[in-house]
Amino acid sequence: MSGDVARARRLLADAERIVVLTGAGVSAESGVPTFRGAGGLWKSHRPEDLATPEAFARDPRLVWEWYASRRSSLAGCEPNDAHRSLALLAFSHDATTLVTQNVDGLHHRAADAVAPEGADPAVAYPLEVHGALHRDRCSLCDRRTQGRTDVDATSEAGIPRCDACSGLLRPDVVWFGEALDAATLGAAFQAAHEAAVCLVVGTSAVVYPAASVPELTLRAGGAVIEVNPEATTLTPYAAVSLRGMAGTLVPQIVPAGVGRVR
Ligand code: BJW
Ligand code: ZN
Repeated sequence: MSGDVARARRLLADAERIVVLTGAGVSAESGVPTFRGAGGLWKSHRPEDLATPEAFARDPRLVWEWYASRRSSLAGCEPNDAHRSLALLAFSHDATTLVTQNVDGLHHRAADAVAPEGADPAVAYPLEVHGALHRDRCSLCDRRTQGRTDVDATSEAGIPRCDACSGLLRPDVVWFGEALDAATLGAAFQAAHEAAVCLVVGTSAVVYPAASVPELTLRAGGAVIEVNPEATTLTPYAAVSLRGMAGTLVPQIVPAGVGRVR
């Protein structure tokens, strides 16, 4: 075991409270594309055309075409060892809060898969600060519904509409320029402020306000552990920065049973 892995394990095992912030990189080994970097979604798609409220108002069909295709690709993806290890950490270590920027639902599915006999899987569900791709939300009345997997976005007539008010439905995700849900973000910030350790996995940590999570832990005197194959703007501030894949490194630093048993 490398010295850095041992140090990260020790920091996590000794922490009273832990907050985990994940980004697209935690799902990369499950086949979900990241946003930035080689092969990232923003290399071949312009965010201002697809991930803003203005883009949806201008061309809802184009936006739906992209999200429907991502929704159907996601149906073939499974949680990986990093998602499973983080769920096990939440089940075994009291006061662990998972915060994810991902909309792919893979943390939920990992929690359902590894929940110990008799445990409530919700204990290991993350705060999804950027929403969920599998849900729709009405662009007029905000009503949330389970997203359809058969959206036909080849014409505007195929775009799903709200049963309550006939408004256009949209994916229930947070686009640039939109506010994050205040209660969800507040819970994430509170956990970050109280945590002795913030474990940051697979995020470039450039999108705010989510990127404030490790900053809040640092400001309150806690330590940051980073898992990422690349250096990020957070790297200089990390107590331990592990260079490599989440699916390999996360299980090494958060083995099942670390910390106190619930
Ligand atoms: C691996 C790996 C492996 C690879 N293992 N690791 C300052 C300047 C300019 C603008 C702003 C500013 N401060 C705030 C803003 C605005 C903006 C923002 O932050 N912009 C910055 C980009 C500059 N923020 C917003 O607009 C937010 N809202 C807001 O601020 O509202 C204010 C408001 C208040 C009140 C009323 C109204 C408004 C909203 C941000 C929403 C972001 N949405 C997206 C799309 C979600 C839906 C969808 O999926 O389509 O969220 S953008 C995209 O980026 C997505 C992600 O969650 C988010 C973060 O990306 P992430 O996860 O970090 O992915 P990558 O690709 O960047 O990084 C992957 C990492 O993984 C890399 O480091 C790899 O190396 C690594 N990796 N393989 C481990 N195997
Ligand atoms: Zn409606």
